[in-house]
Amino acid sequence: MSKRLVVALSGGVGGAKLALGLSLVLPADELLVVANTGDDFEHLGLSISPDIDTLTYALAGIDNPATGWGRRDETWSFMDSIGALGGEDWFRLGDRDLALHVERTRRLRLGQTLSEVTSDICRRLGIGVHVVPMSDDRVRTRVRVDAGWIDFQDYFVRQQCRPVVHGLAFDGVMLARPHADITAALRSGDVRAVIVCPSNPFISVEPILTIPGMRDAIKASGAPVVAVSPIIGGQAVKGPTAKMMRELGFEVSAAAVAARYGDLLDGYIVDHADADGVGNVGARVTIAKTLMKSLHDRETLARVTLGAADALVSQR
Ligand code: FO1
Repeated sequence: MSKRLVVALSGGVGGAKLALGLSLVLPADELLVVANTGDDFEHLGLSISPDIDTLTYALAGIDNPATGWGRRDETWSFMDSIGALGGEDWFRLGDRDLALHVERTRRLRLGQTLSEVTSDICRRLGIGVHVVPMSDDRVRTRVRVDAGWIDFQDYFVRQQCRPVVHGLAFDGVMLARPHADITAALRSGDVRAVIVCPSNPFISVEPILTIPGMRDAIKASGAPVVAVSPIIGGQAVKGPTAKMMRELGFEVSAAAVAARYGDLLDGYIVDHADADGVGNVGARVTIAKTLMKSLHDRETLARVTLGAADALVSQR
């Protein structure tokens, strides 16, 4: 019986793009997407889970195509009004997006878990793919800058990634447990591939891999692990990846990202622009177009990534 479940690790906008591509080429019940929750924070009295929402909106086809986060066809009356009242308007919450944060906060306060809330919201948005937070336990990415430790969204949004990054920490991660649906899937013996989406390795993927037991569960699954490089032509497609890598002392290259994943990778999908520098990354390299602008790009990269995983299995 061929292995049929694909488990994708996703954070940020790049991760959501490939997750959408995978959802277009796989039956819904053959894809489980693990969402990073390290970006989560409390703001305006609301519990906000940006990477879960970016993923959910992309899979539901209601994401904002210009930014990749938040919803399309948005209005901003709430933001205008709270700004006029002297409230915090640096983290842009559209009126439609706001409803999700208010409803998630209400349910969490009732004692529902983040995964229960996520599952019901995905169902209501018509998403068949299984979207699971990496853990229902609290994990918060913190960034050490000259002024000390700050929350990730303060660094990323309020300060627009300007501060120099001296270090990262994932508060709570050592006490966090991988969500049971993830460990159950990885133990099923039924996993076709584990895909590490082209997300920022430090802020979107590492929180997931640092959860005790997660890395071992991925390795023990027996499935090929294939990552897509988030670097194209020595630059990050979006966000602070390149600047952060330099400030943390890493070379900004596809090879450096692969090295960060260590011995986890069996396959690595690298853009044509970076084909030269990935000679010995300890994983089988596939050169492909990794920039995803169109839906077709997302779908094609998903097929390439799955093809690379299948080839690794057939040549074992
Ligand atoms: N990213 C920004 O750069 N500016 C924003 O104002 C902003 C608002 C926002 C609201 C809801 C949401 O789900 C995501 C939002 N993001 C915003 C993205 C967020 O900062 C994510 O953490 C990044 O995409 C990195 O993962």
